[in-house]
Amino acid sequence: MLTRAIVRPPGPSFCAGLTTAYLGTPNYNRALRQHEAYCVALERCGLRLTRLEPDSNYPDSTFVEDTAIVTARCTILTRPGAASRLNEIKSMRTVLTEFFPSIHEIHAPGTLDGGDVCEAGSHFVIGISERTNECGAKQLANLVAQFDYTASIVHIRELAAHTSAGHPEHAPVSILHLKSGLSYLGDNRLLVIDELAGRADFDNYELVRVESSEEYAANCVRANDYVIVAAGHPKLEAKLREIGYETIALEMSEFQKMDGGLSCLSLRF
Ligand code: CIR
Repeated sequence: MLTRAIVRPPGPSFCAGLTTAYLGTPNYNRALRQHEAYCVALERCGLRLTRLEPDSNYPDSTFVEDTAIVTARCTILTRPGAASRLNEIKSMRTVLTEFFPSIHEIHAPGTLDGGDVCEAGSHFVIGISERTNECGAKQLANLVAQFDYTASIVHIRELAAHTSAGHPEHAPVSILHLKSGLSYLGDNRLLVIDELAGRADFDNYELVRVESSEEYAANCVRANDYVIVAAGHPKLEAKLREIGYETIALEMSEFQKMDGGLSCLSLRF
């Protein structure tokens, strides 16, 4: 059961953040409204929010998920892979200290973004991406192993080595973070994009496939009795409801323009 979430509304410098999306410049006021709706949705799911002050020094700091991994057994500060985001962890350390007596961290030369870390039951899937390097991924795998979690590392940076489901052997993967294409729904279910679906790493899970036309919606948030999904992806929403999930659809256009998804906007625990 999740009880809390940490969020940070976008600051006035939000539009100057990192992006590869080519979807245009976000509308800041609309981003603020979408963020507020996101907060209301988390509260509806039963989470009590800690709302941090917007921080204009760090345009991407609304994507708090990238700065820490909070699990039921341990808390880990990351070491974000983008130079402009590295110092976001400073204020997150202060915040997390209020909740957790002991905080682990990823050390240089390791880099790790929380968006590359998918907690799926007592197993962690860790992506090596443009942001997370092998050293960071291995540090995290070793850390969580000390707390009786298992971990596997998936390369999404250059090539996808698909092993089954008829995918090409070396298909390029187009996602920024692992969780841009993968979400844990609970109940041993993973929501996946086609590019990730064929991997042996996911053999022990029931896979729910996201159609390529709705790929952005692969990043969703299971929060207690609800699955929060990005609005405008009716096929996926219908599929989730068919399985038995209650869904909440949220407009995410302004965050999508900055390569952000639903999970990136909060740390939930
Ligand atoms: C970045 O490039 O770092 C931000 N503009 C987006 C981060 C999205 N975070 C995530 O997927 N976990």
